[in-house]
Amino acid sequence: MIPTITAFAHSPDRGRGQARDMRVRWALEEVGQPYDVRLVSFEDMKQPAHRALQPFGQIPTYEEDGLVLFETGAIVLHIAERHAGLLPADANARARAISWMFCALNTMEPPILDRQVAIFMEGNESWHEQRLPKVDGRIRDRLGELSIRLGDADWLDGDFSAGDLLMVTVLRRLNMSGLLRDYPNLDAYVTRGEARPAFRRAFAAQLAVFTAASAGD
Ligand code: GTB
Repeated sequence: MIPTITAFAHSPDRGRGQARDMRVRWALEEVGQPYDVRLVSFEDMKQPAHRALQPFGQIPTYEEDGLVLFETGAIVLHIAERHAGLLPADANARARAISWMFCALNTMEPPILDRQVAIFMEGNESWHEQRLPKVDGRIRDRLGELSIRLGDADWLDGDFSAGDLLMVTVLRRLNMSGLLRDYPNLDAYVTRGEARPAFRRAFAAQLAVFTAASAGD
């Protein structure tokens, strides 16, 4: 059965691939699994029918053969475990790739999300100008450490894995910030991820939703 995911009917990022359905689309494209998409409005997302799939009223969700999943990390891991191409066969290498998945979501993403909160939700606060440099400092600390670990490798641990997929989606949230420019190997790492044919197909699919919605406006 073809899995169905949910995505924004009207993504606030105007199709720049920043909403989290992008990770799931990319993972499905990497493994060659076709999928259906059910578009939901902000209102739909908060209704009981959607909350039955995603208790927090968010996208994306993943439905397949009676299985319902939420949380992009769990969804990408599920896809990677059931298809070849996103996790190494060797058990230790596989465990390390999963460590990088958690690292992307638990170590790298929180300070990056904090920056978005600072800009979009706290921009009018009197203390915003003092707080933002502190937030950026915490992001730079993490970027510096990750940059040292990546060195001149193409991917974080051998071949491209689900760890790289999540890490690239997390780092590209900084695309507009200019922060990545100070870490040329991370900047190139993100560009390398975005150049993968599967990323491009996923990006085009989510952009098409925005383009179609705009044409209908
Ligand atoms: N931890 C969950 C997961 O990883 O699945 C988080 C899911 C989540 O944050 N979903 C967001 C959502 O549904 C969309 S992706 N938000 C609506 C709500 O909470 O009411 C986050 C997101 C949204 C928009 C942009 N953007 O416009 O740039 C980027 C990222």
